Amino acid sequence: MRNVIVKYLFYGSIIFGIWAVLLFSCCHHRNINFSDSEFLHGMSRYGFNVVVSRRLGKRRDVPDSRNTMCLKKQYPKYLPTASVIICFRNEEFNALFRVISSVMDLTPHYILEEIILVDDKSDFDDLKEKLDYHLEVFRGHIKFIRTKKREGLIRAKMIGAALASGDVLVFLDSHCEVNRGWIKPLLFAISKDPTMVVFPVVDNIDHLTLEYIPIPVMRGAFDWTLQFKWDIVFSYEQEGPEGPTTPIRSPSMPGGIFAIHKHYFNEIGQYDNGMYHWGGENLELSLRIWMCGGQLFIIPCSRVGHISRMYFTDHFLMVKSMIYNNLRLVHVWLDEYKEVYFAQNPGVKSVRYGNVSERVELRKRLGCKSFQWYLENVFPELETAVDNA
Ligand SMILES: *[C@@H]1O[C@H](CO)[C@@H](O)[C@H](O)[C@H]1NC(C)=O
Ligand SMILES: *[C@@H]1O[C@H](CO)[C@@H](O)[C@H](O)[C@H]1NC(C)=O
Ligand SMILES: [Mn+2]
Repeated sequence: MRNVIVKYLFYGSIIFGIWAVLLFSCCHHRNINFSDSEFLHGMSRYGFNVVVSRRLGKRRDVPDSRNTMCLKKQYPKYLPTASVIICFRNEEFNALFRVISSVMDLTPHYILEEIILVDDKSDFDDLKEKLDYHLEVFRGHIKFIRTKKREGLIRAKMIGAALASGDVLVFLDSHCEVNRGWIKPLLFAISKDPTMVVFPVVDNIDHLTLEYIPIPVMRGAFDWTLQFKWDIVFSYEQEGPEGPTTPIRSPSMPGGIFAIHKHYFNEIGQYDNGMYHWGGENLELSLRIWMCGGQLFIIPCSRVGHISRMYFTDHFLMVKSMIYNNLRLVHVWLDEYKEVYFAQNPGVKSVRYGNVSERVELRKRLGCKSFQWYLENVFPELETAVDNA
């Protein structure tokens, strides 16, 4: 275990190194004062440029990044209603507020059942009375709960889901901004098939400039270390009558931003509540969806920007929980491919992962298919990676 953590911390320190290099390569960012203490302090606290975030404030416009064909699409007026769930811990005040105001501004109110905020025991003072005070303008649209003890992101999401009264749960990260027309394409896909789980194209919001940068459509994948990554979309997938607006099958999802029918979320077993804090839950849910009869799609006409933070505070805790959570996933879902995982990650073979018998039971109860089936039918590119390994 120790070796593994050291390995991950090593990668963490590479990231930190890159960050340090960035700090001194000031020439590309003439507007950033890299020796400003507000900037440095904010960077280490939040992982992005807090000076710019404060300047942008509680609301801004972002460029419409959709393909122009999306603008011509018609959706039914009546769609399932949405409960937007935003979980956070020690988020930067303005970044958090921009998520909420972008949802309020760009979601038709007859579709938006509510916004559910779950504060997972934040420490920062500006997330207390000051936040309550500023949220008053959205009175009647927001349910706000603060956990009594630190629950971790995974359980915080389940707490939010349990409060939802809309038809569809839409999870959003606490440092993103939704774009124009973002919600209807998601809800429309789910209205046609409630076992569809969908997510938008996640545009990049630069962590130094907070500039909104559109990205090409990519699908969610992962490698044998069970790290999420983006992967190319095969061009033939966008050659049908719907062209670049066609929903794309995705082997996995990044996890912070997606929509799922509330009943389906409950039916397939929500999240593994034995998992800690953060990490692995997105992949576990992705496998569970595909292997147990559902489908996971990326919806190109829905766009949400996300600040890719430079590094996490609590790095040690995060790495530890990610390894623990991944092992739970491996022991429940990977069948004989467990051995492939351990061959690639020998250091974690004897690490404890708690009791997964309830999740194994769930898999039986849902009558899920094998991991082999998943590899053959959903993500053949991963198996090829074994042959080459
Ligand atoms: C950058 O910030 C430091 C510390 O606040 C200040 O002394 C310096 O004058 C600033 N530089 C510029 C170019 O604004
Ligand atoms: C694991 O949990 C199940 C029920 O959730 C329980 O019946 C079983 O005894 C537990 N196994 C161990 C080794 O604690
Ligand atoms: Mn994030």
